[in-house]
Amino acid sequence: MERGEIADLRVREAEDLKALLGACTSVRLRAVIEAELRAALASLIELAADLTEVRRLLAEARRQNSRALLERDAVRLEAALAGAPPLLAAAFAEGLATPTPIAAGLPDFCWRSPHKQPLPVPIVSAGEPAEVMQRLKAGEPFVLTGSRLCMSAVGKWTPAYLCAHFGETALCTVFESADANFRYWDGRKNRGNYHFPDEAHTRKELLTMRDFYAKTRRALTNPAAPRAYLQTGLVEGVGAQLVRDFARFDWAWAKSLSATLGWGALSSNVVFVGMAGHTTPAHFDEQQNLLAQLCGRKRLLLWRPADWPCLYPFPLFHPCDRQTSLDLRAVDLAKFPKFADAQPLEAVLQPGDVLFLPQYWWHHVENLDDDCVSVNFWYVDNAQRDVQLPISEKANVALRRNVERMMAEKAGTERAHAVFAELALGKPEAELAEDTRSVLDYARVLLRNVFTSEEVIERWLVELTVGRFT
Ligand SMILES: O=C(O)CCC(=O)C(=O)O
Repeated sequence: MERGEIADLRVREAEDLKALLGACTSVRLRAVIEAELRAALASLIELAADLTEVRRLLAEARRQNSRALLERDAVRLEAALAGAPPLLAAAFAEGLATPTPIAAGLPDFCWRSPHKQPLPVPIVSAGEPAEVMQRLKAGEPFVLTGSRLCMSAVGKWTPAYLCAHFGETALCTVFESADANFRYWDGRKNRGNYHFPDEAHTRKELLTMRDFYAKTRRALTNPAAPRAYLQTGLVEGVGAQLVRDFARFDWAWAKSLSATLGWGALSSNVVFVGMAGHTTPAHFDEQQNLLAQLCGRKRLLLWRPADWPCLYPFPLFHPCDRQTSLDLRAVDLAKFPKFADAQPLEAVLQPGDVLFLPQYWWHHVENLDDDCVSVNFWYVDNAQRDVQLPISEKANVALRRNVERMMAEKAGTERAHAVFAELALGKPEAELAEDTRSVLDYARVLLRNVFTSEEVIERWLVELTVGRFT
């Protein structure tokens, strides 16, 4: 029996057993059904791990033009496993199965969640266009396999190829960091006058592709050398060969999404060239994003916009706005207890995969291989400005940012910070200074347009500030 057929059977079997378990009241029978269900789920987890391996082999075979057999296997297995994610998610949540098929084979430098185990990001084949469209509309992340989006560059845009073909004089944006963790920042945002010693963080420089390439080759043999991560827009001067490859991206599909899904226009493509271990810390963007993997593998941990309070983002007017203020490798739970509640999702992108990364979703990104190349497609934010009620988790993030902005405009950035800090301390209203109360009242007036309950407003304000304005 093919693995796809086995997976089909297992999914159906697990669904039936789950329904049976829900209906069964006998303790003895429940134990039997539960054991069967655990076995079916364990087999599904194994098959999902097989799929990862099959896809890796497929990428390899694609380069060697011997893919027909594997491709059939992958397509069949992928289709059969399409029904598995909700089933597995529920099983993980109920403790009926233990994740994670991915984590087992990861390099040591990868982040491992000490709290909630990551759930797999669903995988959808481009051979199922209706399913793809439905998932894009739903605004939830998924990995698209077999996509034609960047076919002309998959497996081809290696660092060496980029070095050979990128314009000789074109300058690329490169971040340099003393270690593999790239803490990005933008000094122009520092309206809050936060103490932020620039030299302790990444440095941005402009290099030709050739100089960047030479630098990374040196770093390969010297682990103590600073790390360089290229993140540059695809603009003029990239060279005729790259322009030819780029012109063959599936622009018709990429552009059609703006009209079909009401997204803004495609705004930019950023190429990322990194080495094993390079990490982009958890942050969110305000744009919709398709992240296409071209060479090497990239791992992403995602969190829903609803987990915003659990990741304690830097204040809006901090140079690290939109990033978590936590160092995920050593979170002090006494100070940041909500982090333990954040539920990560996990994806490992292989060359050819495209991740749909919806706006406001948190992402922590790890390069798994030395020649790791991706390109993203950012669409400008076309968010509805009138808040729809009840407020969605994405709109709630936008609302938090608006309230922070409006408070800063009203009271000045530093004063607004001080008010938020007092609020975070949980002082009773009567103990707050008169002008603190008047600034807070301004926020309350704004929030009454969205929430009807004063209690909800007070809770919302505390959640906005706790752990972020010390
Ligand atoms: O690949 C990376 O390191 C970061 C990618 C990213 O954050 C993005 O495309 O929004």
